[in-house]
Amino acid sequence: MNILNEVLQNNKTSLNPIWIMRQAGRYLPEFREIRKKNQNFIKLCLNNELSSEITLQPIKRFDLDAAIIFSDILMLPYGLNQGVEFKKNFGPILGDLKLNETLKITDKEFTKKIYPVYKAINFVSENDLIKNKKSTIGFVGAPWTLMVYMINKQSPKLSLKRDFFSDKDTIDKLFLLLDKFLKVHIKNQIESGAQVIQIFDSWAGLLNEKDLPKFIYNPTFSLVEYVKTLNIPVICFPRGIKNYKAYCEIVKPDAICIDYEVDPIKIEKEIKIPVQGGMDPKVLLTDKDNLKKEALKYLDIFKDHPYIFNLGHGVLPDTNPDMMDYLVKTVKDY
Ligand code: 1CP
Repeated sequence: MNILNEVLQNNKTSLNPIWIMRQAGRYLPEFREIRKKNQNFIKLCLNNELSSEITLQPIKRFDLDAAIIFSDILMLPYGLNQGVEFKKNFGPILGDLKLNETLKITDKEFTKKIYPVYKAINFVSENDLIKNKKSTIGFVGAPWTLMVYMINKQSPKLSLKRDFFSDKDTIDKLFLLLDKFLKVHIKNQIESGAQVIQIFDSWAGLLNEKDLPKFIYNPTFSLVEYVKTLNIPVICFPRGIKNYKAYCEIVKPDAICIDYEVDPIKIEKEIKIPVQGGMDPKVLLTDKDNLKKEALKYLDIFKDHPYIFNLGHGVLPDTNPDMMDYLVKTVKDY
């Protein structure tokens, strides 16, 4: 078994697998080269030859323990026929959510529309660099984070629309729809060769404590339970949440990915399941001495805990690939 799955399934503490969120893309010159020639991001995700190549780019450079497929959480609304576009220097722009039409879409139609994503997973997991050596990670957006994009129709970075919560009926119907199609999407990824699933809840931090059960705990627990029935480990990343301990107890993932705002010492004490991530991606923009110091801090804190090295959010576009190389070597030498 590859070392990422060893930690996730057997709680091994002596191994320190490493992969990096957003490892495929943005900071790598060879990615930018491809991206320049492929302005349409969705089309690029649906080009399984190129998306496989991009997925493997960081694996060719660095001794990472997993490949995460080059795709996006917004391929799900795209598969449900909601318009999705990525505008340069702005981010995603979604079309109107036409719920009555979306409710008529079948599993088959959805799967067909984003089929190249699954083909890429299959190709990557069978590649000589990966097969029997490294894990292939499939992923989805959590129901809450996807709902944010689907209703807000753009990033909530600036704010959520003032009337975001006003249409309760739409929210309830959308949760049912997302539960159904996220399960289809997860199953398709696993059948294509994904050995781990990560659920990204990038906007978990936008909610008040009292809204967590309805918007985060219940819908995410439903997915976690489902992934477990398929005998695949699931990692959850509820970025920005205040109480990771409560989240783990209620949602019950196999591992928890932490953001860089939380205290890793407290996490190590409170949480029994494998932990992933934590280090601030900005550390990679400093110098090697500081990078080593910060990486060793996390490795030391979690030395007797099942731990997967990663960052507390995606690697930043301005990161120098040499720093990434140094980080991976530091973790591997530990
Ligand atoms: O070149 C470009 O302009 C595209 C940039 C880009 C890339 C490389 C986007 C647009 N998505 C991706 C790939 C991507 N997205 C991956 C691929 C594999 C890898 O990790 O290397 C993954 C896992 C994601 C997941 C994703 N997409 C998340 C969750 C993780 C996170 O960073 O919080 C989110 C929120 C998105 C939405 C998204 N995709 C892209 C943008 C610009 C955004 C919006 C972010 C925002 O609202 O601010």
